[in-house]
Amino acid sequence: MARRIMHIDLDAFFVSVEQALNPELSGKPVVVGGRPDRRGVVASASYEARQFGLHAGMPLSTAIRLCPQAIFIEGSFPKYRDASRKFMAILADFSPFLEPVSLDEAYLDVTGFESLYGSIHQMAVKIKQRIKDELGLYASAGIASSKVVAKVAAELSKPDGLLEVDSGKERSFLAPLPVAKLPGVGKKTEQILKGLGINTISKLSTMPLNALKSHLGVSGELLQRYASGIDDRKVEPPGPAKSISRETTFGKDTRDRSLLKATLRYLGERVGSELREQGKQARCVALKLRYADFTTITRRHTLSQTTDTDQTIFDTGLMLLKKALSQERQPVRLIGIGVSNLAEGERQLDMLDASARRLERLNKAIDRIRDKYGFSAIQTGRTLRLKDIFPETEGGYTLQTPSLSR
Ligand code: TTP
Ligand code: MG
Repeated sequence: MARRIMHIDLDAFFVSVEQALNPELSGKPVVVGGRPDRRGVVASASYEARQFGLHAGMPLSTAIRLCPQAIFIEGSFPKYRDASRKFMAILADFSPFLEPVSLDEAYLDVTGFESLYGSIHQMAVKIKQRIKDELGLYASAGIASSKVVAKVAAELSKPDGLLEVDSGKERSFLAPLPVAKLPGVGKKTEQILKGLGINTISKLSTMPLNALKSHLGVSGELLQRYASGIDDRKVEPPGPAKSISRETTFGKDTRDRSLLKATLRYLGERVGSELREQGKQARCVALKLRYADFTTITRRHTLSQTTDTDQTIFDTGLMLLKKALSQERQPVRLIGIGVSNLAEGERQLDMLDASARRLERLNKAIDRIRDKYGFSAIQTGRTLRLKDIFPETEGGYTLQTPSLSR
């Protein structure tokens, strides 16, 4: 049976979540990414704002110049994560062959589902309707015989779109499109291809392979296959998470040790609560720092025993931080902390001493209270320091750069 793959991506995701929660924002140019007087970039722009040329990744200072009437919102990651979970839960009702790609994007293998819904097209209509009714969000869907063609179709249909490419029509569908529309072609590759006189996907698909490979390496071959509509990647339901991390960029580069420590503590607590929610233990803690000149370092420490407590994650992160700061004089632009080498399940309790046991009980109690009253219902002495720096909402502090990495 010929494969049918659906790609679904929410329209202007972060912005649309804000609009669904506050109807006054609907139909207006809205940007999520931060206040325009602070540094940072556009994370998501409403389609009204895009008419002024605004797009993701654009510096906020440029965005306000192009569209002074835009409404700028800091954004709050917990809200988007919550909407994302509900979105994925709706998709999972339609097919168990579901591969989430990012917060607002997923592939579904829908081969053979015609009989359930009349047609795959009808199935997509139903999915879009449920997303609209239950979440107040718009989604765009592409349907084709492969991931790459389905993704391009969804992208092309935006916003609130639905586009199906019939089997056998993949090549002619892709042919006239600019190369930049092909997944895998980033800014750099686009420039290289332009230099070779390749502007359309059709041209890319007919370029002699040797010439392509000499300019793009092995990825040249893959891109040419995609350009011809050939892609046998399967829809792969996710395996268990390999790591959990949180990071943030400071509004201003900083050397302030107490701010660095407080932020590390906060991010570490976020990591710890996610770890416990997944019922996992970690053996490895990593610190990430980006300095003012964008040099980025990661430092890892392997623990002698696995852990899921905030205190151990923070203590280890702090040890790595102190070491890193003693070796580098530059101010810090970004800080992040993560855990990896994850194992399922509880630690063997009889191996723990009394104080470790107390810590575990404390963490569980904190999780319960935060579940009920929000993340900031309980503060450690250290994170209280953040009150003066980041705006606080029910879901926790609103950090400066809403990005997928957090
Ligand atoms: P996208 O799906 O790329 O963008 P979008 O949903 O805002 O708009 P559309 O799909 O209609 O073109 O990314 C999903 C979310 O991921 C986006 O709302 C915000 C976040 N994001 C960033 O934080 N930084 C980025 O550079 C990008 C591209 C997205
Ligand atoms: Mg999207």
